Parts: sequence; structure tokens; C-alpha cells
Amino acid sequence: MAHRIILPLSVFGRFLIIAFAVVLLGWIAAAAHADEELFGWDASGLSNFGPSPWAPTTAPLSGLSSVAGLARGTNLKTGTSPLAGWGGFGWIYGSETDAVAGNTYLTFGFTVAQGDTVSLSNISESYRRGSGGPDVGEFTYSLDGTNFVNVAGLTFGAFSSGQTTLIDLSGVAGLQHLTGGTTVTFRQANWHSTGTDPGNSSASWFIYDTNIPGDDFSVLVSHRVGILARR
Ligand SMILES: [Ca+2]
Repeated sequence: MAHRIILPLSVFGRFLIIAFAVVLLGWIAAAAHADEELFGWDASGLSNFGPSPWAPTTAPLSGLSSVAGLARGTNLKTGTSPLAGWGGFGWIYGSETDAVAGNTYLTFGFTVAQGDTVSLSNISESYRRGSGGPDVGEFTYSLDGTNFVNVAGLTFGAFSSGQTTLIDLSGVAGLQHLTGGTTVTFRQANWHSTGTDPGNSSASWFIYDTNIPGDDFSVLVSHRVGILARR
């Protein structure tokens, strides 16, 4: 009669298996975890509506070959402002079409590095508006720098206090699985200020130091391939 020999696992062997399982589960959980900040801006310390372009204050995770900083449309105005914010005034138009044609928008963007893939999940946007500031906007993106696709209509809350809103990108097919060499340009037009005087500094809108400390405008990703090991 043949005898099967069953070797009992040593205590050390069991420890190794358990440790491996814990590490594996942790890795799976981390991989499934959504929303890392790809790059972002902290408006703390800014005044007079900040520079344009404004490079991210939180540098990009590896995975991008370049980032285009926040830039004001050519008809936005700046002036003296003690508030820690980036933006301006002059959002005088009555529609998205006119706001775009009138260069009253902000832009930023990035290019994915070769060999990497990025999927976007959210834009976290903290803002404040003046007493006559615009109360609506539209967040859009472009993959060719010319043709922009609407993502979300925005409604801005009460003036004179900072607010934070999340713009959901997870369901936008054109912003998932972006491969190396892809350049994304974002554009947000705001409009419907009180009055049509472009010099009315109370008709302002700006990214605001609402999250203190921390970034006030962030690009968040749910999935990156090829860059986890190179952070
Ligand atoms: Ca901040």
C-alpha cells in the first residue's frame, strides 16, 4: 500500500503565504482605489489674480511629457486684489458661444508621455466670485486643440465665499485610456456677470484658496498604466 507523505507547513512557510496574501490584497486594493492627483494648483500666496500662464504648484506625477499651465483668455482683466486667487474679471458675455468668441475663458492641458496611459476621473475646482461675477460656465475639452466637447455645465454659488465643486470626467469616453502622445486641452468659459462693463472689477471669478492647506484646482486620475513603478 502506497503511502502519501504530507509534509506539514512550517510556521515560517505559513507566515510567508499569509504575508504574500496580505501584500497581494493590498496591491489589488491600491490598484482599484480611485482618484490620485495628477497635478494641481494651490492658490495660497497669490494676489492680483496671479500670473498667466500659471504652472502647476503640485508637479505632475510621472506619466506626462508636458503640462500647459492655467492661462487667461485674452479679454480677461486683472487688477489689484488682495485675495488668494487666480482668475480675473471681464466675463461680460451672455452665452457660451459669445464667451468663447470673446476670449473670456481659462485653458490648461497636458500631453501623455510615450508608453503611458492615463484615465481621468475628476476635476476638483475651488472658486469664488465677486458680487457681480459670472454665475454660469461650461467645462470642455479638446483632443486636437480646435474642436471642443462639452463636459459639464457649471453653476456658481453665492459670491464672496469659497466653494468647491467636482467635475466628473469618469463617464467621458474621450478622456479615458489616453495613450502616449495624446494632448488634451481643457477650456472653461464663464459668463453672465452683472452688467457688460469689462472694467467692472466686482464682476470677478477666480480659483480661490478654499482648501487651506492643499490644492484648490486639481486634475484627478483613476487609472494609470506604466507609471506606477516610476513615481
Ligand atoms: Ca489652498
